[in-house]
Amino acid sequence: MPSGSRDNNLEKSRHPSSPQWTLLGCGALGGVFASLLTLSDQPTRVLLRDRHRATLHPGIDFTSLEGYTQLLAIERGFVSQPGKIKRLLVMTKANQVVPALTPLVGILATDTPIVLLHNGMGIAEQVVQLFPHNPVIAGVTSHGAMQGGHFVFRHTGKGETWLGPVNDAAKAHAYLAEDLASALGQAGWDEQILTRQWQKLAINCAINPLTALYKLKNGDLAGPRFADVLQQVCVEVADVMQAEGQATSSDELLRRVMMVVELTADNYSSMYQDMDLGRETEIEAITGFLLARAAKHGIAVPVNQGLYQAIKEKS
Ligand code: KPL
Repeated sequence: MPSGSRDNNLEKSRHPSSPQWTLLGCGALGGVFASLLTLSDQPTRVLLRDRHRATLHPGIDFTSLEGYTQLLAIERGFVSQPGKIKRLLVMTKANQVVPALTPLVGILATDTPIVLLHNGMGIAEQVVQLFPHNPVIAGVTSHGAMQGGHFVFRHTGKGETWLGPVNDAAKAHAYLAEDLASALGQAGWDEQILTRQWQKLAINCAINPLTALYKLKNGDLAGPRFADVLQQVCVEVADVMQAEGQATSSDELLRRVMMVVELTADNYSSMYQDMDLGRETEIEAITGFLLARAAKHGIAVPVNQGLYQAIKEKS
């Protein structure tokens, strides 16, 4: 199919035998993951808030990395009548995870794995408190996504995805990473997911506030204007990570940041998109989490503090 063309045949999942994914949170990234899971023939359903009952849409309008646009049939459920949830993939913004999951307390079977894929840290612990018996899995992903309208999604960058256990009950669920890999092209399981979460936090502390404040694409941060501030952000994050027992260096973090800047050069960060659309940002779960950990260890993080303040004032 030529680039940019549209295939109006509604695709149906052809292998309904594997357990169905239920996605909570159908923003840019959630929409792209729902599309990729559907395209890999894994039964997939999105769970919407009840206010969306009135705004039904015939399907997901999905544009792939290669520029192909397709209309995908996707099953919908509503939070007030969630039905049987076999595996839950939570892709809301960080600040929405707990409010979105709370209505499922007492409803979700205790053996249903809950996979959390959001930016920032400090949320998984709250989810374990809400669902003490469920397997809780944390994930990080660097895929790029944009939402162009109601149920209109574009995959803008192929990234890496890693999952790992937050509690003991989750340790038996590494197979979930394999299922995600068949949809995303790559996904891995890492028992030390906390380290990957910190590394992703460093990337988000560096890229997200700056791109949102200066209205830049990620790639614009490669210019000399931002070299100092990116380095200082990484020095501060490395100090906090080391105090948290995470072996790293500011050079390593800066290398990772610059790699993501390069790989996602054409993308707008999620914080840029949130600010642009007047939505709440994830600054609390990203830089806010770093500031809280820094305060606990008595570490000064003035550059991150300044970025946090600036985002709060502009939001
Ligand atoms: O995670 C991201 C985000 O935008 O939130 C990065 C990796 C910075 C990609 O844009």
